[in-house]
Amino acid sequence: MTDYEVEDAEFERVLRERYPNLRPVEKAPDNRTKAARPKSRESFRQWLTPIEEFYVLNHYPTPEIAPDEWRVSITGQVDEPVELSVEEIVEEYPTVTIPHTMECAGNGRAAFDDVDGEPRRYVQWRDSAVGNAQWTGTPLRAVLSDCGGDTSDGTWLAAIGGDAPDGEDVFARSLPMSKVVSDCILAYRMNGDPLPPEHGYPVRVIVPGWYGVNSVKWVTELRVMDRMMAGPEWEAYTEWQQRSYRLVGAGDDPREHESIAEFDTWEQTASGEISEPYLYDQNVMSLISHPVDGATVVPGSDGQIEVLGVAWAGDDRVESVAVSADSAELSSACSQASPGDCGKTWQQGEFSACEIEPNAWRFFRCQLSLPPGRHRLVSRATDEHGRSQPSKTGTPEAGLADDAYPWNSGGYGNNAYSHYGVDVIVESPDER
Ligand SMILES: Nc1nc2c(c(=O)[nH]1)N[C@H]1C(S)=C(S)[C@@H](COP(=O)(O)O)O[C@H]1N2
Ligand SMILES: [Mo]
Repeated sequence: MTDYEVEDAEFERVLRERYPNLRPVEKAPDNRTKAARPKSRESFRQWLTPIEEFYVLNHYPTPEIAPDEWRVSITGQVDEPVELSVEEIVEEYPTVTIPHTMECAGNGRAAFDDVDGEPRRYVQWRDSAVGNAQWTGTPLRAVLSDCGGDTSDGTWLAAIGGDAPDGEDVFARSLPMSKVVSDCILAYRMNGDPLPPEHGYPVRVIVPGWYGVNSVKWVTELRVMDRMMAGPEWEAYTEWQQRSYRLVGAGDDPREHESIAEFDTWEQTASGEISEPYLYDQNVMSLISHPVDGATVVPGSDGQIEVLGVAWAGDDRVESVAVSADSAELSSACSQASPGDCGKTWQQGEFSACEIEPNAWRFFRCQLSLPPGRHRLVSRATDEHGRSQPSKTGTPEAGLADDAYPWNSGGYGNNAYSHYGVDVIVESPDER
C-alpha cells in the first residue's frame, strides 16, 4: 500500500468507528485529501447537524494532539506577542456561542465533470459538503485587543494551521481584519461538545458565513499583517490561499494579490475587478432535504406534495426560495444539455418563522400539486441583494453570461440549481 492508501484506510476506520452516518467521497487515489459527507440529504432536515453527520474536509491526515502542550501564538503587528494555552483561551477570555453554516467551496464540484477534461483530481462533492453547527469560543477581537494587535481597516490576519506534515505546504488563510473583528471566533466547542479531532481539536477559527476553507483548524499561529500572505517570503504558506481555492479559468495561473477590498465571492466574480476571485463569503444556495432523490411520494389528503429544504447566503441574508417541477420528462438531465427544461414556473416557498440567525441556513417548506409520474424538483434561493442561484453549470467558454455559474478549473463555488435537483415519483393516491 502507498502512504496515501494507508492514510485513507485509517480515515475510513475512524469514519466507521466514530461517524457512522458519514461516507467517504470519491477522489483520485493520489489525492491526499480526506473527505466525508452525510449519507443522506435527510440530514438537512435537522437545523443543527449532529457531529456524527457533519461533513469533513481535511487536506492532510488529522494531526495527533497533546492538548496540554498546544499553544496558539499571536504574532506580527502586535504590541506584545503572546502564546496562549488552550486553558487560557477557554478560561481568560469571553465565551460566545454562534451558529455558522459551514460549506466547502468545492460543494457541487461533480457537476463540472463533463466539461473538465482533466483527470478527477479533486474530491468529487455532489451536494452534501455542508452542515450547520453552534460553535463556542472566544471572539478573535478580544484576543487581538489584549495583545495590542493592529486591527485597523486594511490589515490582515494570517490564520495558520498545524496539520501539514513536514515539507508540505502549510494550511493557512489570510483573513481581512474587518471580518475578523466583526464576528470571527477561536472555537473550541461544536454543538456543545469539545471539538472532535477531525474538526480541529483543540482550537479552530470560525469565519461565519464564509466558505469552509477560511475556518482554519488546529490553529497554531495568528499573525497580524499589513497584507495577505504572498510572494517568496511566504512561499510555504500560500498554496491554500493564493493557488488553490481561486476561481481560475482553463490553463490560467492565478495572480497573487497582496491585498483586495471586496470579500463577497459573487461580487468578485461578477464585477471582474479582481483577477481569479478568492473563495470568501458563500454564494446563495439551497438544498431540498425532503423528498430525497429517488423517493416515491404519495400526495397528502389535500392532493399536495410537501417539499422541505434549507437555504443560506453566507453572511448575507437569504431572502426567498422557490421550487420548480417543470422538467416533467426525465431526470438526471434538467442538465447541462437542456437547462431550459427546468424552471419555467416556480412555487414560492415559505421560511420557518423559527431559527432566524445570521450566517446560518433557514428551513423552507413548499407545497406542490403534481400529477402522478416522474418529476424533477429544483430549488432556487435569492439573497438580500436580489442575487439568485443561476440555472446551470457553465462551460469554460461561456463565462458568467446566460444564467450559468462560471466554469472554473478547481470546480469551486457552484450554486447552479439544476445540479442540486432531486427526482421523485409521484404515485396517484389510488395506486396504494
Ligand atoms: N488546518 C486546516 N484547516 C482546514 C482544512 C484543512 O485541511 N486544514 N480544511 C478546510 C476546508 S477546505 C473546509 S471545507 C473546512 C471543513 O471543516 P469541517 O471538516 O469541520 O467540516 O475546514 C477548513 N479548515
Ligand atoms: Mo473546503
